[in-house]
Amino acid sequence: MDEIRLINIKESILADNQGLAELIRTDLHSRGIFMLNLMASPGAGKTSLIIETLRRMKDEYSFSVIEGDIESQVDSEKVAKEGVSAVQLRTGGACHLDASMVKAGLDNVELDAVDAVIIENIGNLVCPADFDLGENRKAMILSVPEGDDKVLKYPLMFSVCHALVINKIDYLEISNFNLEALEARVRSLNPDICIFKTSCTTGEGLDEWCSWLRKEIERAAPPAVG
Ligand SMILES: Nc1nc2c(ncn2[C@@H]2O[C@H](COP(=O)(O)OP(=O)(O)OP(=O)(O)O)[C@@H](O)[C@H]2O)c(=O)[nH]1
Ligand SMILES: [Mg+2]
Repeated sequence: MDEIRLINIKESILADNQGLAELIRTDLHSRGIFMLNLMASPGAGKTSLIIETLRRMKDEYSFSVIEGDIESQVDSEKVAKEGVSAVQLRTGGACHLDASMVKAGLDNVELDAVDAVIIENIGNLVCPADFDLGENRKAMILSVPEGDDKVLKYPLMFSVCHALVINKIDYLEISNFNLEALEARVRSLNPDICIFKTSCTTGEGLDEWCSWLRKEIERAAPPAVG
């Protein structure tokens, strides 16, 4: 009987992805560019948070946005309307971005003129958590209407992120979302995560979010000369 050969597809895909992600990270580091990988479920408010962030910070820093979507370029059109350059990655079905897609996106960004790149990942709390894109920081959004139990169902996503944005906080009063229980569950998985409570509709919490992002962009920036 033939020998059975076992090929661990997932491990090999992730190893290849990791190698490319490290190359991207090294290149961006040498240029002093910060990159954020923003992940969340469909409709949680990724594009809204990006737009509100750009409105508050685009006069301070030069941004470029890489938009990931299975189909359409709706989100990159919203970014472009803010006067910020956007690259739309249309995955044609793939439910997450990987490092090779981000590399293709970055090849279309004028990197010499950019301080920070924001990636809007595909709306999904599962697969994107597995893929290093060469970013400096991973952030996720959980919106109040999704419920406070999502950390129990998608623990990897909550474990790998440096920041959690609890968005649509304006819905808190009319929901049964238990903020304290959610925060305790998240902290038991990821004690160092930074948690922000925001509403892209009322503007609540966005200054705190922008302060965190500002610090991260400054950390990646080359030291001032002179
Ligand atoms: N009430 C309220 N609505 C919000 C808030 N943030 C976003 N929305 C609304 O939620 C809907 C989805 O927001 P998007 O920013 O498109 O969400 P997304 O995560 O980018 O969605 P996909 O790209 O489709 O995955 C829009 O109608 C927004 O106006 C918020 O803080 N409060
Ligand atoms: Mg979007």
